[in-house]
Amino acid sequence: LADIIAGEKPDTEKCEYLNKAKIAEGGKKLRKNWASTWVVLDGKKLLFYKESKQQALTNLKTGCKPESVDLYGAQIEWTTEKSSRKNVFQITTGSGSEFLLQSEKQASMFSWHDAIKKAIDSLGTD
Ligand code: I3S
Repeated sequence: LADIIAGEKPDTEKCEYLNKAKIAEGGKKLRKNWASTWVVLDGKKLLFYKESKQQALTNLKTGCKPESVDLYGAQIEWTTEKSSRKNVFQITTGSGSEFLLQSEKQASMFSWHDAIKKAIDSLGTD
């Protein structure tokens, strides 16, 4: 309520272009492939919208269908081992998918880490 009065979105709602790489799906490792992605946090989910022209065209035809990541039972941690890039954290989902998110803007990534952690904690694990 305080957020609404202040005219701000709750901090479990965010959106920004970040670099994203999916490195595992259902426990299986994938080849890392960084892509600039419009990332939306809506409280319980993370949504990834691809930015590519091809995807934009597809979205026009089909309506925008982002990749949706359920944060229930997910984990988030900073990593310096999985990439040589700066400001990288990893999200591991309950279903065993792993995503890296990265941006050159350190403050921005701290804010994302905070917000996603809050979202995960608010969902609990049971
Ligand atoms: O962990 P890796 O394999 O060093 O990750 C790099 C690769 O994904 C590379 O793609 P190719 O395997 O097609 O060359 C990417 O271009 C690099 O960006 C990856 O390393 P960083 O440190 O940027 O995550």
